Amino acid sequence: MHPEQAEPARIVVLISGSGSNFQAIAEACKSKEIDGEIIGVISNRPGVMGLDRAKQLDIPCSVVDHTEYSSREEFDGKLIHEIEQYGPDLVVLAGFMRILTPDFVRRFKGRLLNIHPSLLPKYKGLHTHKRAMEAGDKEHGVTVHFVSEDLDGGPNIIQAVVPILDDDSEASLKTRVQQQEHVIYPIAVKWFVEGRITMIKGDAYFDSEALPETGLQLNVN
Ligand code: NHR
Ligand code: GAR
Repeated sequence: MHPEQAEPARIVVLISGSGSNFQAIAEACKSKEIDGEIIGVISNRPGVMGLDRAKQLDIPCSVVDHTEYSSREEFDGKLIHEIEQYGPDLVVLAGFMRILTPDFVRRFKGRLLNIHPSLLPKYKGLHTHKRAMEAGDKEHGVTVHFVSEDLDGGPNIIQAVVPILDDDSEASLKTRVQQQEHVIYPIAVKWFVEGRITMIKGDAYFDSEALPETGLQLNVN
């Protein structure tokens, strides 16, 4: 074996919208911060900005439009087929907004990551910034986790904590959180491709040590 000559990890990214997290990871690959290459981008929505970013970056991209399928099983079947064409080592959900079937999750288990805009296990699901503000929380944040069949419930890898300020709006808080998304997602992907992060029996490990429920925490104040 000549690890120094190993091929870069093959990464497929699933998006539904703007694709700013995809771009942050792509840039970290390009600068060799991540020893990986994004070999394909798939969107479930046509016409989104993330597809324009892929074209700009010369990364192959395609659309699997969920509205053209009559069931989640059929949609996920097509998605699996498209992803498998690329033979990925890692599948990254980056603002991907369709809940995936257990079959899909099982197929890519242990090599499927998501970024969720809350301090999981708090605020699973949607409208997380609004919910954190309405609850009077002083802190909010974002989490990268392994995906399991349990929605937003797979083990945490890393999270960034940001303050909620008195004069925050939902938009200003979202912007503060997104700046950290673009920091922690490339870090998590880097660790994954270096083999430092693994999921074993539903728990996440960093350098073979079990991670706490929060994952590794980055405090941004
Ligand atoms: N799939 C599984 N099985 N497990 C997870 O943890 C997943 C997942 C698919 C997506 C991202 C997640 C998030 O970070 C994610 C995690 C969309 C919804 C949702 O309700 C929920 C969670 C997430 C993404 N989607 C609606 C649906 O019916 C559609 C909403 C829309 O299109 O705007 O699929 O928050
Ligand atoms: C991100 O803020 C991400 O946390 C959120 O969508 C945005 C996607 O932005 N994800 C979810 O809400 C998942 N349900 P991007 O397309 O610019 O990366």
